[in-house]
Amino acid sequence: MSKFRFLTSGESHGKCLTAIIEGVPAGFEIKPELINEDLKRRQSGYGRGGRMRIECDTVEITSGVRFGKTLGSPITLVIQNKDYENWQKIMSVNPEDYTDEKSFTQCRPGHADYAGSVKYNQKDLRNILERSSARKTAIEVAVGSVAKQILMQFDIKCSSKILQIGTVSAPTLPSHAGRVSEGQEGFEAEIDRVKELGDTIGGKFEVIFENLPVGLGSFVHWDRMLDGRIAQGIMSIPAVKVVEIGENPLGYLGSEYHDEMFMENGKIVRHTNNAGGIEGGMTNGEPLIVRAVMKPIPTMRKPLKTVDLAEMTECEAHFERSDTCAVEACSVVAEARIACVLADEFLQKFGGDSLNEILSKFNV
Ligand code: EPS
Repeated sequence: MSKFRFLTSGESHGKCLTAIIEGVPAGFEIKPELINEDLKRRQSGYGRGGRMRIECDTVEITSGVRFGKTLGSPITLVIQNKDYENWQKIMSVNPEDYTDEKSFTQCRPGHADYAGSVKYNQKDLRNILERSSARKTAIEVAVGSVAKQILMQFDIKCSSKILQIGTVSAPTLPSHAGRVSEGQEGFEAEIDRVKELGDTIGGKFEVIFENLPVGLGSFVHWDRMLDGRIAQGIMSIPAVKVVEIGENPLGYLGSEYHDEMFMENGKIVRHTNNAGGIEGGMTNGEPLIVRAVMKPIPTMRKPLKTVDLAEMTECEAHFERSDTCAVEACSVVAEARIACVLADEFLQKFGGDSLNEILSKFNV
């Protein structure tokens, strides 16, 4: 049974985004400023669009924390949508405020519009756009930041970097180099070029967690395999189409791919980490390396050909505004998703009702 659980709510242009986290033991230090740092990282990155100039995401903790420490009770996080001010009538909960201003029926290929309208029996695609928008990843990053702060107590740290934007790759750097600044110019030039075309572009990024204990996850059931849980967490970030753990094994022989083990100074060591820190669905003590590919955002200034679902005629897809590239934001969301899975596994293995109880199990 999961130990670190959460639900989120909120529409892209609704009043606010909310999360309730259940299962955080008492006594953990939670700093809102660290959550806000991650929120800021999610908002920045080259290629973000107009909405990010409106929002300045900051978290309010409305339950579960007192004098900076968790109580063991549910933690509630709230992020206000500043843009709501401009959408109050359109996003009103009252039927008397109904207006068809800002409704649309020209579905965007690649987005949730078409399948969502059929599934939820909605004519106005705004009813699909609002929750399917990647806006909700803001509150997911806030939850992930709480998970990171749990892990930080045990010196588990994470970082991420962009590996590729479209076909432009970062220079090969050691995995521990942190966020790439080299290569950034090439990335920015490519994003500028695509923006000029009214188009969008995706890319590839990497997330690394270091200092994980051996044995998080399990091989005993499919839904307890850590790699499977991580893949689900990353693949369900809007626009992610590929998830890799460690090196892509295509082209390697078994003798080349597997990370041989040696004894040095009384300790087991490896000289390679092609497995990306997971063997048999469990952490093996090496850094966890996750890479993912985000597709180009489907909301585009240069519209795609599509169908107007009200008229059932061919038309151009709906466009309000969009990001040209959100790969950097996606890497921050991925950090959050992995942190939530790891915090859950960590609390399953070492959990208790308080930090002290966990420390006594962890330090054995
Ligand atoms: C986003 C907020 C959204 C989009 C973007 C991500 O705001 P708006 O719809 O008001 O422009 O900018 O989401 C998409 C492009 C998408 O297709 O879902 C955010 O906060 O990250």
